Amino acid sequence: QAVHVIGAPLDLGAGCRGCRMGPDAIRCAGLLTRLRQQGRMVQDLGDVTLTEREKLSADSAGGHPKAKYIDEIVRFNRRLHRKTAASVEAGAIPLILGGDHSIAAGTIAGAARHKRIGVLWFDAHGDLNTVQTSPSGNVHGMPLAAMLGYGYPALKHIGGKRPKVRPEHLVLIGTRSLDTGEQELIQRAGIRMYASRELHRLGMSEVVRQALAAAGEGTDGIHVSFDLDGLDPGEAPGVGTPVSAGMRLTEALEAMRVIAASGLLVSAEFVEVNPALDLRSKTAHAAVELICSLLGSDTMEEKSR
Ligand code: DIR
Ligand code: MN
Ligand code: MN
Ligand code: MN
Repeated sequence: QAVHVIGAPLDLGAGCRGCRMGPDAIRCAGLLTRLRQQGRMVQDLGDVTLTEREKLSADSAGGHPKAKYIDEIVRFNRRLHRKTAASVEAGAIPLILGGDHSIAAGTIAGAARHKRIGVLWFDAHGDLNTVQTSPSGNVHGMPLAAMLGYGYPALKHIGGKRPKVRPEHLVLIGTRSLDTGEQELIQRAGIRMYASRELHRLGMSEVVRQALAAAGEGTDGIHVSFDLDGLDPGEAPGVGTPVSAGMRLTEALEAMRVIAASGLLVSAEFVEVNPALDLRSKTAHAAVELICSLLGSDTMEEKSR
């Protein structure tokens, strides 16, 4: 099965600029060569266009005081949603390179257009805020709430009004920084979460097996959303909102291998790589390692079926 690389160079959803350079940083870290060496068919579809307005870096909030740049973010995500959906429709695995995490509102809507999907969300954060609960007004803290059907209407309605993911098909992994409103939503919706403590108690492969069982049951497959700040800042320093005591890269690689072996992967994204904050592109290289483990090779995938 071919992989379609899609760059999503948006950073208006983050508190600081720079992760719009994430897609090129990950490409420059050798992604395409590495995947081809593994025997993967890969096609780089290029980047979703960032318009002049979307390049704005002024301090002015824009759009909505509690959801900065929301209009531009919604427009960008509509384009990304179409590109992602077309790729799934063509029978490929879309691999989206972020960009801040607000792009998940486009990618998940795109993947969910033709399939019922479960989501594995690797992140230090929940990204379950709404305009009402967000302490920062940064939209990268809101996409997952939108995919469940909560929050800013234009964001959650990209690709249609129905919710894109059901709470029982969503699993949070590596979570260690949640706002009050996010904790409430997790309780209320009954969202499964494996925080750092559970990860260490159960071990990553067991966690991912349980996560796949929940997210995979009654769905057509899995979307992997990987925020590089889920890793420990020692191993992924190039992110805008680092949180200490994160996942080890080795643990996360194990997670990717278990997902690869399941044969359930529909689509994936790797987000929040900010080369302007990085040290020798360490975070982009970590992203390449993770992606290569997640996508394995075509031969490996066939064996598991
Ligand atoms: C925080 C930080 N929960 C917010 N979120 C981040 O602004 O909503 N998400 N950094 O990746
Ligand atoms: Mn995130
Ligand atoms: Mn995060
Ligand atoms: Mn189910």
